[in-house]
Amino acid sequence: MTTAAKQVILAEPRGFCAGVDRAIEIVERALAKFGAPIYVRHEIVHNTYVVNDLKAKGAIFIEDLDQVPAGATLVFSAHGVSKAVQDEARRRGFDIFDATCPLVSKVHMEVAKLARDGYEFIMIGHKGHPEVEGTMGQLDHGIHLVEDVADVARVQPAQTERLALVTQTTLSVDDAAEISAAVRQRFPLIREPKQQDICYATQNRQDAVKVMSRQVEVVIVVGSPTSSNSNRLAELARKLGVPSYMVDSADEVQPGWLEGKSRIGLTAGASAPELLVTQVIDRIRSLGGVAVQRMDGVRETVKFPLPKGLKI
Ligand code: 0CG
Ligand code: SF4
Repeated sequence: MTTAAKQVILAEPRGFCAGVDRAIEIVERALAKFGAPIYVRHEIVHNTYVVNDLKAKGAIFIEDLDQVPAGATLVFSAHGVSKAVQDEARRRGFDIFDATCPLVSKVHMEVAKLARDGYEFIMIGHKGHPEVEGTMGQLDHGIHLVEDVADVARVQPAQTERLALVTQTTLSVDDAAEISAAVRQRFPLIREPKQQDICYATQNRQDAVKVMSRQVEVVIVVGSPTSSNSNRLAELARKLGVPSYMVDSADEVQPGWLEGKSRIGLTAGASAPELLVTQVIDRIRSLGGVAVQRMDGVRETVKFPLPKGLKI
């Protein structure tokens, strides 16, 4: 391959959001305060490095509450859980710490409140994603999932006077706008959230990729395959005509991706640690990269408080 000088353009913002910071800190503090093992329902955030690091410190990740012994300390992942999981965990008497991102909890509370007023819901999201299961699981029935515009024509609510729209927090902003426009067209009376459910971190990282994509010939996204928001970043760059690849670790960067490219864009999903970004930069450097240029971008100052019982 050519060893022509390569410049790395670093997206701003990228990487950890406030919800991920808080979720990881909850597990770390629980380990420090109560000792290992700490049980965590589902990957605390969708990142292989983060999960392996916490495993090494004594966290045990499970999907089913049957895997948790009596008397254990249990943390719910940042993606949130259904009422059924919450109730079951309480019934079994676990010591529970809820690492659900407050922005996901806000959607749960909105669903519960409007359901009491007789609303049914259209939810835009990806089937099978834990956040979608958690949000849909706030009610026994009455939430209808749409994944794309075609689904909007198929959905069959029992009535159309009291309908509300909710979305997963980590969707493609542009796809969600298109799907919600189709929902609005079919259900003109639908009630929409005052502030969109797609979170600030998802929005800001996608905005940065849009700006970056105009300046680079290839985009590398640090993120795990299970991470919705990370996948959306790679997908967005591709939609803008820039080849894009997701990597879980630096050794996944293929020399062929960079061949003949002098400007390489680099970003990270909301669950990907900055350490991995640094390792990817080192890898690109070893393949002929020289300078790192940081983009200007939104400075994020959001910070969420820890649950009672884990504050210092
Ligand atoms: O982007 P998703 O919802 O898949 O989650 P991830 O853990 O990657 O990031 C933020 C959270 C929660
Ligand atoms: Fe919360 Fe958004 Fe981060 Fe998810 S991506 S944890 S909703 S801030």
